Amino acid sequence: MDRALVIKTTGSSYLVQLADGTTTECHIKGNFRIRGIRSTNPVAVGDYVSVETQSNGTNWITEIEDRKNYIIRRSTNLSKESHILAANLDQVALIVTLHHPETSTTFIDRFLATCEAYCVPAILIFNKTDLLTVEEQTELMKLRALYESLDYPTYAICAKNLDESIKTIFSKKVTLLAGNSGVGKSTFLNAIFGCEKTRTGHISDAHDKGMHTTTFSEMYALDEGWLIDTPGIKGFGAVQMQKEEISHYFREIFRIGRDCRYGNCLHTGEPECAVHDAVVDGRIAISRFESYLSLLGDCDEAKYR
Ligand SMILES: Nc1nc2c(ncn2[C@@H]2O[C@H](COP(=O)(O)OP(=O)(O)OP(=O)(O)O)[C@@H](O)[C@H]2O)c(=O)[nH]1
Ligand SMILES: [Mg+2]
Ligand SMILES: [Zn+2]
Repeated sequence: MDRALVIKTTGSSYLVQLADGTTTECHIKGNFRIRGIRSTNPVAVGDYVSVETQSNGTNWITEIEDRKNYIIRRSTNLSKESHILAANLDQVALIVTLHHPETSTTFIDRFLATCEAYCVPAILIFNKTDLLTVEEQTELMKLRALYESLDYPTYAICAKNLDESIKTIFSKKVTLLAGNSGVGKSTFLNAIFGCEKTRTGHISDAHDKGMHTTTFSEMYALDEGWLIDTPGIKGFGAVQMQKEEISHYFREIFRIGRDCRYGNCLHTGEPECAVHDAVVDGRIAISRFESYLSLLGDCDEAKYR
């Protein structure tokens, strides 16, 4: 039995790296499930597993070690199944673009809320700065100021002409690159490594969206750390969140919500709601409050499933 790190998943098989640095392909038995997590993929990139080799040479994953953490998302808003993006992370870098394609603030906030829920530090990387109009540059500054004020580190980059100083934020860490399809995750990863590690796609003219070029997650070794390229995510449904806890995952709503009249205030019209007052006077951004409400809405939806 060997201990191995899962570095690539392809749906039917897994590529693992053994202690001696060699890689090998593994399978799992059909009924392999992890207790408590209902997901379409029981084993994820970043998992440490035990591998057993049978006499005919096939490798089987027989056990998964407890995870430090993981990032999970509901495949679509209506599905009950969840998908684990990766496990055992030091940080998540969410790549976003203001256009080609446009990343919505709802998507950003849902993603950040999930990172809070699963205790993974998140950073925001705004890509494709070369494409921004003057108005969009102003918009970028506003968004960066908003998220920096919430203590999320932000960066503005052009992956096509990358200033390599950004590399230092990945040193000695396991980092998941996430974001909508077409925002430039794979382009960015290639630029970091200075070579074609992974395929990149293009943006459809008709829909101004990415073409889902990356179809499986894969991790690449970098300065004693790892960078994980993942397929583009469309929606980001909240997983396993109770209504009452959603505000805990919005840093400023949580902080200000402590001053609401009622301890169980959901900030949806209750009397003497401090969050309501803060939205009115601008201490809480409307975009953030709307994202919060949209996650609350998911919980109502979930009741009827
Ligand atoms: N102008 C410009 N284009 C970029 C930049 N970064 C990436 N692109 C382009 O955006 C398109 C999509 O890039 P990818 O790296 O494949 O995007 P992805 O996020 O990996 O997409 P999926 O694998 O589908 O999730 C390609 O045509 C890239 O050349 C950038 O900084 N500026
Ligand atoms: Mg890609
Ligand atoms: Zn309130």
